Amino acid sequence: RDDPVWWKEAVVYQVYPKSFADSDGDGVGDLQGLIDRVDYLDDLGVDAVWLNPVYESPQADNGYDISDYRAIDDAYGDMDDWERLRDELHDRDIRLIMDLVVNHTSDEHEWFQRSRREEGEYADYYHWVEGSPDEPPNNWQSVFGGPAWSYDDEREAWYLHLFDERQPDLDWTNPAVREEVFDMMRWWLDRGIDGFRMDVINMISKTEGLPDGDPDAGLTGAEHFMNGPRVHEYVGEMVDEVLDDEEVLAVGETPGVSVEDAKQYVGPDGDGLSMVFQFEHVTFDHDEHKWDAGDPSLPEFKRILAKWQRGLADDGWNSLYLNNHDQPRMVSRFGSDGEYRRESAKLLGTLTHTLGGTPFVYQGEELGMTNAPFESREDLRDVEALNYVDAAIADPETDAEEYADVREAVEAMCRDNARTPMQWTDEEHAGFTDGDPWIGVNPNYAEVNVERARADPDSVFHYYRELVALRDRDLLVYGDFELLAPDHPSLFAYTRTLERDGTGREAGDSGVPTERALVVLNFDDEPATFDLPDDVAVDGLELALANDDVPEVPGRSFDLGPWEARVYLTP
Ligand code: TEU
Repeated sequence: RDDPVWWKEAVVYQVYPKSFADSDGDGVGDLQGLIDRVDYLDDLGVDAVWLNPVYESPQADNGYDISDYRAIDDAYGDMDDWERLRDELHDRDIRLIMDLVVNHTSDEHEWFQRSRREEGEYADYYHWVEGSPDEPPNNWQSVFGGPAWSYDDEREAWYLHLFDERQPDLDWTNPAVREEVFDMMRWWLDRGIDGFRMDVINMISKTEGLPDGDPDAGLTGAEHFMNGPRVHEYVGEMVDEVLDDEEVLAVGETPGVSVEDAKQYVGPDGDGLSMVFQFEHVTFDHDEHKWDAGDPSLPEFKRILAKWQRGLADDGWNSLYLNNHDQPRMVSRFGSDGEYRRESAKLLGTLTHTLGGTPFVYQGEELGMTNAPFESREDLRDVEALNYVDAAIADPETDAEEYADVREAVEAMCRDNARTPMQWTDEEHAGFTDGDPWIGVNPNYAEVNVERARADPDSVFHYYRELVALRDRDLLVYGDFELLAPDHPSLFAYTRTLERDGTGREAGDSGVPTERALVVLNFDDEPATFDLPDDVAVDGLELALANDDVPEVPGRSFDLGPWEARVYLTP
């Protein structure tokens, strides 16, 4: 194609509105706060914003429990504010991607209220099963802990919720449910949005008859609701009915997908979703669940990312992310958040911006924001973490040692790490709010904040601006990926090669040259030496970006400092 689709060449910035910027002093971020900072995003150079849910919601799961899909929650503003946000973004050529949460609604959604009263066709909008109130219909577990079923006294039946009990799952076997969802999606597209990020879209189909799951296979029941039997039919219908315009970005959030699954979601001719968020590289170090995460091994991490790079090279497209609102901060998890915070934040950004696919930057990542200390249960806000802590408290067997493990796991892995307020200045509450923030500010805000980063040419922020600008090179968007030194315990090195440009022209045709990149990253607090394999050519390569003073042209041997990152490119 002469005019490649925009989202392949874009960098997307994720805004978690509750924690981005508060304009009215109630301690909760809002749309006006975001509007006031649109120039900041423009300055960073991003091409699109993915906005986490701002719809009307009782906030049992920070907006992932929606009570009205066509209204903005009062805490964030109103529809006029939303329209102004859209226009302010579009005026700066920044697209707007909305979150689509249709595996479940809030229990306060009118559909659920009517369903529990068995009103007309609403009776079958959710998964209801009658039976004894003492015995759930099957053994499925909720992602947030405990059984995936709650008993409703009003209808005298059980309903399914794969997440919180206040997030009942919609029954997608019901064509009326699908039509409602498609209608709502068209309603938002008519309002000028540029795409959807689709919450757990691979969980909408459940095995018929809702049979028990294998109790020894991770999350019990997952084999019956992750990539369920009819999911591709439903997604296909959605694409045909709503998403036939390839300019609309449709990124599916799909925990537990394999490369083969991902190809199916995107479709053999790219006629499905645009791409998915796969989870392998952020879950491979979990033992039974996320609270058992160990030290991520670099060779395994490289193997997974390389597999996805190769696997989707011809069919499909990669999303590139190391953190988001559900994951700990990437510097704390994959980098080093002490002495080498700045270096490792730049290194990790270098990785996500020099692989093939579309980079997603999570708010604050561009400052090198870190995990936060959570001193006690009172500091936590997230339902998932609170359930985990409360289960430990409720268990009479929990001893001091186990409490210490729980605490350590929460500090390392809880989602609240990502949700502390964006750090704008070194003033009180990091300039996020004039009121009391809904969740505590990370105490490192005096050192890590936007104002300081903008004033410092060596900051993570300025480095990110260069990374985002580098994505203008077709080489980095479309080039072939080859992993070097796969078993090296601390080095992540690879090449990118483009023998065609973004429009599909081959090298040699109409003067298109072969372009090359060499990326070398030292994932360690210790220095490392790296000798290039003989078959990697360095002629013609020039330094494009590094997080330290390094030679302008590469030799064949590299002496790398702690967390050093270098990108060499043919000009
Ligand atoms: O997340 C889906 C999901 O699987 C995550 O919950 C993940 O497993 C978990 O966060 C790991 O701790 C999506 C949203 O991104 C998340 O914020 C919502 O809570 C969830 O769906 C329910 O809507």
